[in-house]
Amino acid sequence: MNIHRVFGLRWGKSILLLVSLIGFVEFSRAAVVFNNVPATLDLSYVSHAYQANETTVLGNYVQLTTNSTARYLTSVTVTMVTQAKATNWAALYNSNNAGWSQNLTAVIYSVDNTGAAPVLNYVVSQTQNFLVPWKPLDDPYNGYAFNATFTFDGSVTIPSQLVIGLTFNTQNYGFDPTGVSGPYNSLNVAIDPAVPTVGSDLDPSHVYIDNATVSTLNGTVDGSPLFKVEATGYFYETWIASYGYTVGAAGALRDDDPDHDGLSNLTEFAFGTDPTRYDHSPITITKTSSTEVTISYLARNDGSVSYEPLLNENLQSGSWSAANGTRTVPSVSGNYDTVQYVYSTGVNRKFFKVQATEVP
Ligand SMILES: [Ca+2]
Ligand SMILES: [Ca+2]
Ligand SMILES: [Ca+2]
Repeated sequence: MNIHRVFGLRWGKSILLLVSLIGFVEFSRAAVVFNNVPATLDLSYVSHAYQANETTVLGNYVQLTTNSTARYLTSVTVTMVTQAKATNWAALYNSNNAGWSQNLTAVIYSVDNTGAAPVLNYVVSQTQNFLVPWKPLDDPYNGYAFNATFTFDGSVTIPSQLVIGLTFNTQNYGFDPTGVSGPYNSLNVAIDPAVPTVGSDLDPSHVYIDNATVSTLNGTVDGSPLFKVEATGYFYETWIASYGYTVGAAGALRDDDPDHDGLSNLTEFAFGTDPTRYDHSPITITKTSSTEVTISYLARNDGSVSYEPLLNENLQSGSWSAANGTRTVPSVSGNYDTVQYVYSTGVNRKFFKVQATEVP
């Protein structure tokens, strides 16, 4: 979304026309902060059977990507393997030949390493119902892989080092065993030696396992469970919450404009305006001498947004290029610098914009 603002300044015999076009280039609203799920799934994987292995939670202790501000959890994806054959569950298959309905839970723990042994502390979980596909009859493997994606509301901040886990109830295991046989006794989590493409495995040779006899970060299976974690920026969420908004709620989203000033919340975050009050423009343009104008705006100083001032001599035939003015920071207030650029001007009109991009 771009916001166009046009300002006219008298400049000699011509008009110095400055266009402040404040736009965020497209970026993924939620950044992937950990990932070892393959981009394209194989038909099946080696997998960990919960019922057969007396497992309640299988997880992994991981480090989210560094240099990321994305810390509000928005989704967790886990690769599962179903080994349940439709022919073994005729009644369920007859009610839905696409699969069976199964509650799965993704759970996040923080790890307290201050004591003699690490202690896991619950952070957040999400239970969702999934249609688990039947293992295809012509499947050459003993299982069929699929991804289950859990959606979180973006209101919970997660630490940069955490345990991601997957739990569900089987006949005898899980936090609330069903007590009866079901296709969930043939439902597994995929395990693979895949190295994370985003983030890292804090202990590549071990997994977190909570089973009938032990709860440990030193579990061993033939690989690691496959997880993808997405999160949104911590700084934006903190900022919008400071104005009394509930993170993730209507009015608090990046594209929202609750004060109807034409500036999205994300734009107001980037340029330090108030998302609850009408603002005319976040950029001030001042004629500071007969040959100079000064452009001034507020800019985040915590690395959460990058800024690129651009100049264009002619909107029809010209193109945007870096505005090579002299950048100064005359004052700092909290998370915002006052940034000034001084530009020498000629008799021609010039066009100016600041492109701001949230750093995921
Ligand atoms: Ca590990
Ligand atoms: Ca606004
Ligand atoms: Ca505003």
